[in-house]
Amino acid sequence: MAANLTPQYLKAEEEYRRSQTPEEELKWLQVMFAEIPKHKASEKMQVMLKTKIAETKREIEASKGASKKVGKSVKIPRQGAGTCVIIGGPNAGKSQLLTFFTKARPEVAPYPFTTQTAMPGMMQWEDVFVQLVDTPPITPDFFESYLYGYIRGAELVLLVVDPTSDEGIQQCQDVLDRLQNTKTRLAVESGLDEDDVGLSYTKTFLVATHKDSPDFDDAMELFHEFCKVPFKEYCVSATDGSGTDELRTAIYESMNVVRVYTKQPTQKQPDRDKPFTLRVGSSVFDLCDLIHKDYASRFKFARVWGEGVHDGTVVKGDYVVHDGDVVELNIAP
Ligand SMILES: Nc1nc2c(ncn2[C@@H]2O[C@H](COP(=O)(O)OP(=O)(O)OP(=O)(O)O)[C@@H](O)[C@H]2O)c(=O)[nH]1
Ligand SMILES: [Mg+2]
Repeated sequence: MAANLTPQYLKAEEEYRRSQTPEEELKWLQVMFAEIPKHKASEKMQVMLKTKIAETKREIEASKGASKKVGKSVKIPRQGAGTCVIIGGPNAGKSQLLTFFTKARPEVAPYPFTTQTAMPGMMQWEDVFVQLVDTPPITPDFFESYLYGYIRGAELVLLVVDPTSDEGIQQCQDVLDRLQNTKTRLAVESGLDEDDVGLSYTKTFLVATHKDSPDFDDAMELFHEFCKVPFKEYCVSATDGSGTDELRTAIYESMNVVRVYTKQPTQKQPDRDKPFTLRVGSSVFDLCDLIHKDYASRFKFARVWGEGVHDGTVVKGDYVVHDGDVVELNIAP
């Protein structure tokens, strides 16, 4: 990987990884190419980006000519602190999990292929919300191609399995096999491939449902014997709720965000109702961008109350915010 990548490049790379359409991919690849330092050490990266830009342009052109597919692709706008996509084989308990964690009410039924369209819901963790997306099942013969975009665009994937079902282990393996040779892969951590930026990895947890079943422990033993996955594992019952607190917290933590509360210069107390969520490592400028498009350019200074500073310390726009910080923005009129 080329040295001295700028924050703008890294931001574009993050947006590229989460692109849901070829048009979005092209836009961010072009920003990455514009931002990459043009020196010897980055030559390989420059060539790779140029190739990828040409490939993506061809892909867009080809899709213009092709007749429109009749699919049930739903563009789900991102909401909340981040997005977690729930995938798995038929009847694994995906929709039941969405029902447990959110107010969304997808159809839940004891037979396969119940879910035919993706459905979002908002899961609460303390005072913030994470977007969960339930999806149709994946099998060797059935795969909605829009799932690639969902998986790429998500901060986290939950790969759901019912180990107590006779087909559970095979169905989980089928999902893994289905994604194994694509450019959208499940992984322990999210990121782009070092040698091929077109290959993206999304952090994944294995979620085993039916923990309430008396057969669960034996079934998990069998699962481990036959299906080796490197992902962190959570065992839950989406009916009696056991194991779900730990999973809820782990989902939130995987969003990799900090919460920031804003305070008006004229007020004594911050607005505690609804924190802003920013990616770990974000600055006061990033907070400005989130609130109003020209706040960053009109920014004068901020005062911060929080773990990194003495109460009310005056900071510049590049100050990196911490979880729980109260920030008072002073913006030129
Ligand atoms: N006892 C028990 N039943 C569960 C659990 N999770 C799901 N179920 C049941 O398993 C069946 C299938 O659950 P769904 O959530 O519809 O499964 P799905 O993965 O969404 O299935 P498709 O939409 O067909 O892919 C339903 O009858 C659920 O009530 C669990 O943790 N414990
Ligand atoms: Mg379902």
